[in-house]
Amino acid sequence: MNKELLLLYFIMGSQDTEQNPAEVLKQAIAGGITCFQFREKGPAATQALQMEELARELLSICRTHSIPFIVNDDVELAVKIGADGIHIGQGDEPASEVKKKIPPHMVVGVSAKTLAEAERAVQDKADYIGTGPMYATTSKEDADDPIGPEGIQDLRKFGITIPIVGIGGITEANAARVLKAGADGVSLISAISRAPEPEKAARSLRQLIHK
Ligand code: TZP
Ligand code: ICP
Ligand code: MG
Repeated sequence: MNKELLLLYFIMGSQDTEQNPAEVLKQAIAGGITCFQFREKGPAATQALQMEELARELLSICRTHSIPFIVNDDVELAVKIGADGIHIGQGDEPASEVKKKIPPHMVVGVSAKTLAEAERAVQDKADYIGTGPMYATTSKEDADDPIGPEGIQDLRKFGITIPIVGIGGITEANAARVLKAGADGVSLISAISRAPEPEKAARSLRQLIHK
């Protein structure tokens, strides 16, 4: 995957908005997001059938606008609906195993915050790493303590050269710092999904991080 597509990477599931997720996604795309991840989680998460239905609806919106569509965690769903990629965490199967189950063109992203995790992701031929939380977040229930943009700086210092996106508590106020630390993009949920006007929020972020 072209790393320019990671610049403004929006993540959302139905739990992340009070609005209609499809409308929020359309607005986010109009505002200039470059990539989307479907992440359906938590007590408010929809059941399997509804989840697939929503995934397909959001995928079709992304396709219309040529925005890559990544599925969080659920390899089976990603393959079934023909997603562009899959994002996995440290608690999931390693990327090397996931790669055996997916078509070769599908992108694999891995959450990695320590050097050891990042090196393993590189070894497993991950396409990019998601590092965080950069800052405190309320969008992930079991989030670790924030590591700050320094966490990305450290990975770069120790020789990690594959694309990295920062994640966790990223807003207009701190996005530039994350990029300056060596990230290729910022990944975020609430700054767009919970904004009163998601299109405006996405547009301001995009202007701010314009490369
Ligand atoms: N992984 C680390 S932090 C996080 C995830 C999924 C949540 C990011 O959400 P927000 O609202 O941008 O802080
Ligand atoms: N990084 C990204 C890009 N997505 C995630 N779901 C995550 C970290 C935990
Ligand atoms: Mg996971």
